[in-house]
Amino acid sequence: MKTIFSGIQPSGTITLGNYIGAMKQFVELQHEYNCYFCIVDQHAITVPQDRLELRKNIRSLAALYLAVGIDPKKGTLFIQSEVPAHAQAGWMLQCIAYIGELERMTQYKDKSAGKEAVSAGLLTYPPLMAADILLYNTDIVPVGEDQKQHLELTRDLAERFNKKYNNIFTIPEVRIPKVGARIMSLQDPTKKMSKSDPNQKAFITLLDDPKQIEKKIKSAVTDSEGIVKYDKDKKPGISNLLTIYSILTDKPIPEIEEEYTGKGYGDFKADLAQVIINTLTPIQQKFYELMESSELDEILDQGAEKANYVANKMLKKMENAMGLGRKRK
Ligand code: ATP
Ligand code: LTN
Repeated sequence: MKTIFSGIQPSGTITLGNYIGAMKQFVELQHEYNCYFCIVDQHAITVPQDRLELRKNIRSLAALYLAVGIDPKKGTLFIQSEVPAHAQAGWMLQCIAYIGELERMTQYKDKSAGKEAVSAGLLTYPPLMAADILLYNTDIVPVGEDQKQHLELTRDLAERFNKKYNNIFTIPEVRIPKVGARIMSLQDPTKKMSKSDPNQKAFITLLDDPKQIEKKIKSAVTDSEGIVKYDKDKKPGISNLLTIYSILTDKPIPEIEEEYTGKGYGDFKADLAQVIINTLTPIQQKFYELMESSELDEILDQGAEKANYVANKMLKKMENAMGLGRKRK
């Protein structure tokens, strides 16, 4: 069985973009692969976080993974900081990464733009991400479009390590969904929907209530044409909403266009809000049950145990390959 690894930052409540681009795929893939799903809290601290908020977000992200349908019997769900091998392997990979290639990462450029003080961690984020992936002999990494560049760097670092030291790493492949890999902001459809967007109206979180969803969809930026038609370049706002509608209902876009011929954006938006509410209501019910139960901690404890076992084996191989410490089996 091939291995899958993916991670999500507990940097806020996850959005419909994270769900469509990443989590929805995880649920589908868990039946066919040996899966590791990680709450990457060490990645989240590359930008300032409030400690109590972070703690809350870690727990709720774990509950959301389960609420959308991740089965802890099938895969391993764990918190990055509870597996110290990630930071240790991340350091070793930082030592083979070049500053120039890290500075070229668009996520680094976007997140550091206009800031006076930028943490070193924001720059060295990708070697830590490479460590996450490489520690588990990962074959496939399901992510949204924005992570493609980080995956290419991960492959470069793995190949560099294999060549320079010892051939120990599997070279992972990226897997990006054909549709929905880049859900756009509801307020600026040229920007990706992001959970850390300061404008709350730009995204829908998995925990938004029906009123919030209706309001946010109603105020989503469209155009003045009033025709429900997919045209990514000329009508980015309505195209983004059509993509969301199509993915959540499993209906092809032309069929939806047909249904709304002669109707305005008002009708379409009201129905889309309902589609989103119908998708999120059962997820939210499960989420609130899990947050109350002791099951969540048990699952995370077991996940950390399994992940530590697997990751430490690869960490030893890395240390032996680089000549760190004393030779150990
Ligand atoms: P932040 O705003 O804190 O940087 P984010 O919302 O971009 O966070 P991440 O935790 O970085 O989310 O990403 C988790 C997963 O969701 C990744 O696989 C990423 O590619 C995917 N993803 C993020 N935003 C979108 C989006 N707008 N559309 C589709 N997939 C997305
Ligand atoms: N960088 C990713 C989150 C992330 C990740 C990973 C994704 C950290 N480690 C390993 C896949 C595999 C992001 O910002 N979305």
